[in-house]
Amino acid sequence: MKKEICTDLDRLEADVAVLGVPYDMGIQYRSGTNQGPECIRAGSKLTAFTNDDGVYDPDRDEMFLDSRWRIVDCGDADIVHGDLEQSFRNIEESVRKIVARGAIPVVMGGDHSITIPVVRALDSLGPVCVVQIDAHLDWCDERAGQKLGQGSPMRRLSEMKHVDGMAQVGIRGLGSSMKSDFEAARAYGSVIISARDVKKKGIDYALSQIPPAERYYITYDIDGTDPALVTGTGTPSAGGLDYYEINDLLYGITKKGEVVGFDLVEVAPQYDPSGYTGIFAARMMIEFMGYILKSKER
Ligand SMILES: [Mn+2]
Repeated sequence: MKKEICTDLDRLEADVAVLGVPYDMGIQYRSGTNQGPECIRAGSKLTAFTNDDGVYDPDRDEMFLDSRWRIVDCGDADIVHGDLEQSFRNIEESVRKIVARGAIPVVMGGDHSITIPVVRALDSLGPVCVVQIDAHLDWCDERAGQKLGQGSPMRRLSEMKHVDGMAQVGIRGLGSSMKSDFEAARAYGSVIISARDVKKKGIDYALSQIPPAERYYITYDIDGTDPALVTGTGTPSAGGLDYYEINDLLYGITKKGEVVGFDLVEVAPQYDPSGYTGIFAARMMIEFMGYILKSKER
């Protein structure tokens, strides 16, 4: 978005701090999400054309993201190739610094496992309800002994004391989760809203099912979106939500409670020769930042 850059997080002054996590060591199928942040940054240039103060939303006849709000690009977290645990510690430390400076962390993945260190870093904010948009449940306890892969983040989050309540929206597909994973998620208390349910009953229904909470954290796996719309991801799953459904869901959550941060993960540009996935992801992030800050203005 041509926003200012701050890579010294101890001196960060911002309302929203965008952090890239070019990491794909948690991938269990097709790799490439380590190029996600670069691709989304490139896509964000498309929205930085005008000289308006902020972005005009013709649907709502409102300006978003005007200059009263400081949005800063913090560069990328330090990834140590081949060292999963050190990389996770570095991601967590970066997000902790962002939170300590009073900014809202907005994280670009990376594969979905990076949500584990990001949410670890939110423990000072009090109980947080997590809403996931995804094709996959991501509740796998381990694969071949690996508990920190892209198929496990929601189970790992459910084990964190400061995570209180969970909704999983857009779930569908075959193969990635076992029946026992679904049973374990339901036993934990997670509300699972399938993509088919959203298509039949609408976003207002989905919003009504999300547990009430003071604070929300959103984790948006791009593969929750219909892969007919955005192909740039490693594990596409037929069906899925469209732009308006996801956008309205994000808007609706900002009316339910305070959104303390979000991530957008699993963008892998090499599966999309058109380059559209990064443009789509950037637009979703920019609009969601706008909705979060608009709720603060109100
Ligand atoms: Mn996922």
